Amino acid sequence: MFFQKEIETMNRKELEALQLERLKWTVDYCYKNVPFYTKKLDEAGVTADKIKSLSDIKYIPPTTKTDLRDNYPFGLFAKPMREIVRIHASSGTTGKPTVVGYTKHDLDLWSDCVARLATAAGATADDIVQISFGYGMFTGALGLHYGLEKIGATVVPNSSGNTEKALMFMRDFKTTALVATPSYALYMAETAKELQYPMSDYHLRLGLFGSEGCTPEMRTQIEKAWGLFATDNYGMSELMGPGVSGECEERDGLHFCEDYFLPEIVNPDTLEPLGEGEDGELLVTTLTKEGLPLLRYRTKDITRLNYQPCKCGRTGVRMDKVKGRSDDMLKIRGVNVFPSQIESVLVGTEKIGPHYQLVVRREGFADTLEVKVELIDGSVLDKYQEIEKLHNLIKHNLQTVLGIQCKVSLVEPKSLERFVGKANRILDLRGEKK
Ligand code: DLL
Repeated sequence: MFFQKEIETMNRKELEALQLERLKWTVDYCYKNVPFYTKKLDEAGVTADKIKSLSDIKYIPPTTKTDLRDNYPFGLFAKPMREIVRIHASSGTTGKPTVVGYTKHDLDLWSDCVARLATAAGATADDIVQISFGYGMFTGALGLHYGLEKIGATVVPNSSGNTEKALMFMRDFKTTALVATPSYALYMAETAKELQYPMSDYHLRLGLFGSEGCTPEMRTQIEKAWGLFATDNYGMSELMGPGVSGECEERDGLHFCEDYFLPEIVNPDTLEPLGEGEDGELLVTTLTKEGLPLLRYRTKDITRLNYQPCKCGRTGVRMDKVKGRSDDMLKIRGVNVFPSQIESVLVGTEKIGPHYQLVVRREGFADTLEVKVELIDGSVLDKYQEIEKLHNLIKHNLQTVLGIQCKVSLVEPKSLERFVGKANRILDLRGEKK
């Protein structure tokens, strides 16, 4: 049990006073220790004593992934290397990765955050937890690993990859909790079914999923396949890794570790602050980090905040499940489309499996979207009328939700790619993104 009651149920006024004190500390610390921030804060005319309230944060210029890349690898570190005890890096697909450094103190607080959220999700010292994130530069595996050890759970660091072996450990160890991306949890369930051991040989009761989005529809599929209770946790390497926010057993939003991270929601185009309940880009300022402090980091993730206390008793702000990334949002013929909207239409449709791919093309001057969906039973492909009916149903439902027409292709079972880490279901063939 890792419940930091004093902090997790603190009243807002006290919490905000703590945040203000830590924000001032962070601004001053960045100014004195990171030349990039000295320059930036001088240009903006901001010093720690000019910050009188939390809303004064708007005078601080945001930090971007490009700033981290421009200062690759260690340029934004605020401590000399002899005090940095761990390095991670983001899995950036283009350009240089972003590199993160942690002091001993940062690692302690990181495992506290994860322990707190894992406890809120229902993990205990009695759990045997299999970590099926890839160990390595990715923050997911080691982040969960130390947080779960802190609560006394038995950690099985089997990493991602050899799925059959992972399933063997799961059966033999009577693993009770699984840490994975939702897409890998789904793939593992599919493989388990193929191996034909009775599902009663598996003892999973809890899924600590995260690192990518998952619609409620997809979550239900995973829960049904495994017979477990799935929770979502959010984070990013630049900020720390997993442990920034996570669901409790109420699953009514992700509790933010607000004493360590200060969230804001802004309009992604104008950076104007948005009010409670409005969807926008999440900016996060670290409040205690020593190795790589960040001021108003642009996460590019679209979500909203809810300041009402949760039924579980925790008072910290909750963020909605991430709706999508502003840079993953597809613009099709002028209409904004989030892959999660498509997923919620597809997953759960009868005769359709939870695997899909989105192909975007430019034909002439118009963008087109093809949605490829796997059938559960391939023999349906021989039944023209049935296929036609299913095809029209999906096309109609997609049009209702997205407001645009798209091409729907029903494909053979198991013909689309499976993922052991984060899923990459978008194939954008337009050359350059609009
Ligand atoms: O994915 C950290 C993490 C590991 C979080 C394990 C949770 C569990 P990055 O690889 O830097 O770090 O990717 C960060 O992944 O900006 C989001 O776009 C996305 N993301 C992370 N968690 C969620 C989630 C880790 N629960 C990027 N739901 C973030 C939706 C998520 N998207």
